[in-house]
Amino acid sequence: MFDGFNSDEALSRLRGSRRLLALTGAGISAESGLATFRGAGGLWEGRPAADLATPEAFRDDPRTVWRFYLERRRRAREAEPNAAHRALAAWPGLRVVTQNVDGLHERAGSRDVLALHGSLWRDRCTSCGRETDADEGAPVELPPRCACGGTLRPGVVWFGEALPAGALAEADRLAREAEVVLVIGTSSLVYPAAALPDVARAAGAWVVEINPERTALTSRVDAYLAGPAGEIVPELHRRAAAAPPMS
Ligand code: BJW
Ligand code: ZN
Repeated sequence: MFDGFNSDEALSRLRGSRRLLALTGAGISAESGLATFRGAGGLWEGRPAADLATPEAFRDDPRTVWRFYLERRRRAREAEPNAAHRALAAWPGLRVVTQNVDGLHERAGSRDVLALHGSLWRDRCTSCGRETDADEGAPVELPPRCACGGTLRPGVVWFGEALPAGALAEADRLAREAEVVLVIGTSSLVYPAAALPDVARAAGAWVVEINPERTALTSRVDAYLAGPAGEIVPELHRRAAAAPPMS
C-alpha cells in the first residue's frame, strides 16, 4: 500500500488499537513551511540551526541566539498547521508527544500535547526563573529583560539541559501503555526523545515510522512508511481511524 515495509500490517494494527501515541519532530511541520534542523534550510546565517540551540551559544552571543528565535517565532506565527497535524488532532484515542516548539499541534486542535522541548511562545528569566508568555511585538532591546532586571531567554530546551520532568515522565508512561506508536518526521538522533520508541517497543507496542528518508531508528521499527507526513498521515487516518475496529 505505502512504500517502505509492513504497511499492510501497520494498517490492521492501527484499526484494532485504542491506545495510540504519535511522537513527532520537525519533519511534520516541514509542509507548513518551517525548516527542519538537519535538512536543507537547517542553516541560519550559515550556521547549523542546532548549534544555536545550546546554552554556550546563548552565553557567548545572546543577541544572535535571540534574533534566531525571533525569526522562528515570526515564521511559526505565519505558518498554518498542515494535513498531518489536523489528521492527528482528529484521531480518536491518540495522544501527541512532540519535540517541536512551534505550537502547530495545539493550533490544529490536539489536546494535552506533551511538548518535550518547551515552547517558542514562552520566555524564561535566567536570574529569577520566572516563566512568562512571550511578548507579541519584537523587543526593543536584545536580549530582552525580566522585570527583576535579569536576562530573558526563550522557554525551550537546549542541548545539555534537562527536559521538563513532568512531561518526560508522562511521555514515558504513554510509551509504555501504547499499543501502536507513530514516529513522524524526526531524525531520531536527539535523546532522550529518541529512546521513547524503544521504550514503547520493549513494553510490547508496535512502532510505525513515517518519514521520506530512512533514519537512525528505521532498523528498529516494525513498519516504515516512506513519504511526507502531510500525505501519509491523513491517508492512514482515513483508512484506519475511519474504519470500525475489527472484533
Ligand atoms: C519529514 C518531512 C516530511 C522532512 N514529512 N518527515 C544519549 C546518547 C547520546 C547523547 C545523549 C544521550 N542523552 C542525552 C544526550 C545529549 C543530547 C543528545 O541527544 N545529543 C545527540 C545529538 C547525540 N541530548 C540533550 O542534551 C537533551 N538533554 C539531556 O539529555 O539532558 C540530560 C540532563 C539531565 C538532567 C540534568 C541536566 C541534563 C536535550 C536535547 C534538547 C534538544 N533541543 C533542540 C532545540 C529545541 C528548541 C528549538 O526548537 O530551537 O530540539 S535541538 C533540535 O533537535 C530540536 C529538535 O526538537 C531536536 C530533534 O530534531 P528533529 O525534530 O528530529 O529534526 P531533524 O531536523 O533532525 O529531522 C527532521 C526529520 O524530518 C528528518 O528525518 C527528515 O527526513 C524528516 N522530514 N520532511 C515527514 N514532509
Ligand atoms: Zn527575573
